[in-house]
Amino acid sequence: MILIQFTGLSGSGKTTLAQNVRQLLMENNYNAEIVDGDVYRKTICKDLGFSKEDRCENVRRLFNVGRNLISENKIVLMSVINPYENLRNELRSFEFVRTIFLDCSIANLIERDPKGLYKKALLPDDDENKIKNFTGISDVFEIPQKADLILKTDSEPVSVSTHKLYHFIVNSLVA
Ligand code: GGZ
Repeated sequence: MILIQFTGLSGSGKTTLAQNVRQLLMENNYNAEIVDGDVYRKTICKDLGFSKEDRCENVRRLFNVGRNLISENKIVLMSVINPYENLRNELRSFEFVRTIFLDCSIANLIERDPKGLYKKALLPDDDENKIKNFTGISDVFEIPQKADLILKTDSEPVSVSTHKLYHFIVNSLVA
């Protein structure tokens, strides 16, 4: 079994891709589960914010959820920003982990901005609606140096990224 650790900025397509790939896997009789940061931040991670310490704790807790699912023979799609190279590498040292970088330019994310989060992150410092420590704008995102697969989600259609990831997963299972 494998656990896919996504890494990519907010809005880069992690959730959409995870949902599409899960669908495709299930249609082909593979059992897959999504562990999504946005979802778990409302439950077991709701005490956590966006400091470095909290983000790392968030990723660690989700990884533990993922490990339990692996032991139930599920393919795990861990959909989180996961911004730090050291922590990604630590998880990578488990032989069942693969790292997928959703590479999307900041300019493109600011332009699309479906949830209006980038707009809020770019507000003046004294605006009460400003989102502080926003990844890619006012907080760090370390570019992955050791991704197993890079998907350019700003230039390729989501169906193409979905099929690339699907085939990557299926090939990893037989390898
Ligand atoms: C980044 C933030 C922030 C800040 C709220 N920085 O795209 P979304 O909206 O729906 O998902 C993002 C989510 C980030 O949670 P993760 O658990 O994936 O992050 S990490 O891996 O860094 O722990 C985003 C929203 O929360 N969000 N504030 N300041 N994203």
